[in-house]
Amino acid sequence: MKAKTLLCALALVGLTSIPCQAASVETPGFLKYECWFPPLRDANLVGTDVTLLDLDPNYVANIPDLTSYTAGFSSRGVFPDDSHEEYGARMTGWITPTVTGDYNFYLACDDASQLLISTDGTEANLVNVAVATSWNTGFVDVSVGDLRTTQSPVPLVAGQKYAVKIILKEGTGGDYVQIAMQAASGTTLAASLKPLASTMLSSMADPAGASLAITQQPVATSTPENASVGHFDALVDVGFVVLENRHMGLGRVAVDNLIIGPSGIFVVERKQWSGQVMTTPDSVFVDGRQRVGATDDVVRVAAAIDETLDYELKPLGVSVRPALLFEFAANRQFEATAGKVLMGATRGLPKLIRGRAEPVLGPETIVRLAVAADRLLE
Ligand SMILES: [Ca+2]
Repeated sequence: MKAKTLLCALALVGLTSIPCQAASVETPGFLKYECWFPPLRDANLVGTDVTLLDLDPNYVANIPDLTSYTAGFSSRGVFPDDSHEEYGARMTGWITPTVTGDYNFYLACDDASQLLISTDGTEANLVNVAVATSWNTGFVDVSVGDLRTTQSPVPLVAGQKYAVKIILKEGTGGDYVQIAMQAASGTTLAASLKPLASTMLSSMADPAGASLAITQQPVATSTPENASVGHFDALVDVGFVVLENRHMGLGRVAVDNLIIGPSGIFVVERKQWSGQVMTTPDSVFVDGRQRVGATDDVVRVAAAIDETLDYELKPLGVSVRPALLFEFAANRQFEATAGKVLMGATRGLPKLIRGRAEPVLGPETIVRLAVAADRLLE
């Protein structure tokens, strides 16, 4: 059986404005994100130095102006664009590595930021491991010698929980902080790394009062570092969750991908046929040869999932949309619909899935459906 991956599950959907009044549960994939707007209290507290935050009495007293949760090592889940100015932010939680080893961490931010990692699960033992004193232009390799990348790797033990804390101070213009990670022996160039999105990260989040109904922790992702979902990166980047290689009905029904995001829920069957894909309203031809049954199969799988998730989907008025992905289509931008079935080449299908104008599912609903689907699909 292929690796079961809840890719980015909770990981890539940003949740905002979750009230914090009831008991919290440890929530994989997310870090707590707190934000202060010091100029609200002192017009002199503007600038890009993280030490400015220590001059804000509300920061010192732990009274944030905003509390939220962000997907993975990235502030973009909360502030998706650069429209906020002069704030300070703190991201906190834990990292629980799945493989023992020495790791490098890479900080990219705007403006200054710091990454602290504890020697254990407590904030008391946080150690500053990476520092950026100003805005910068992305992750840099260890060899560059910039202190925003760890200059000596951090030793981590599998299964051990380490507290993490990131502090950011924004002045004006661009505003974000992101962190990538790779094993010290890793050879991926910093420029190719992505912010870590993984259930290795976690924080205490409050499931009450918001529809973040996490009753069971999702399984750990099997792609611990900078998980890539290949075909569907473009979807993940805009808040979709992608489940891969699942089964239902004691293995009788194979699900290549279940994709849940703002435009709905989709089951995708990946076809390895190469050639020019042509469609009519009810048939698919590859290099002129009709592929009978291709659409029928995925329609059946979609209906089966629809039925299984009925109690979640019915109240939303949403049903599972079937889709076919032609991995080796000669017409690489190909996209079409035949009946209810979306069809596309590797580049075309994600565009089609993303394409609906009005979002139908909010971030909390996406997370809830992802957790439900993760539980129901083997
Ligand atoms: Ca800035």
